[in-house]
Amino acid sequence: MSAQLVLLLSGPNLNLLGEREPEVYGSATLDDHVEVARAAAAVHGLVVEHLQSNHEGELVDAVHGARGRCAAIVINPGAFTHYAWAIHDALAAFDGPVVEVHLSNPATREPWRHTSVVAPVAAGTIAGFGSDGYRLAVDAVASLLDR
Ligand code: CA2
Repeated sequence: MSAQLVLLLSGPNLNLLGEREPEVYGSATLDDHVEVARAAAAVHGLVVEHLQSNHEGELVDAVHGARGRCAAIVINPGAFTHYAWAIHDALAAFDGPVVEVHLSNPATREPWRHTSVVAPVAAGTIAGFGSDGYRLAVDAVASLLDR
């Protein structure tokens, strides 16, 4: 079976992981989390393509570029989770499974983090498990793709 691509998208400020707020997000860097995702993907014969952006439009473009090319999307939209309807709409137009992942559990945090505009277009959300969430998200994608 040939390798299918999984697009892993990271939203704003996730490039700062490991530098600040370790009590909330842990001490691992974004590269560490991407490596966890890549290793989990390899077990299932999947390949991860990663993009981090601080710009909503760039993430929307990446979702468009994944159409017909990537089998699935794993996304940690960062703070865009809570209000970026353009990302919602782009994901709704993607034809494969979408899994939302968060390092922290937004449901236990400030009220404004309790809404996700991405959740309605995701097959599921994994939140609160730190780096393990990236492995769990890729395992979920593999299962949804029947790998
Ligand atoms: O828990 C998550 O993964 C979040 O998506 C992280 C976002 C936050 O806005 C979401 O509510 C939940 C924030 C990512 C910002 O990460 C930083 C890392 C280091 C220093 C500052 C911000």
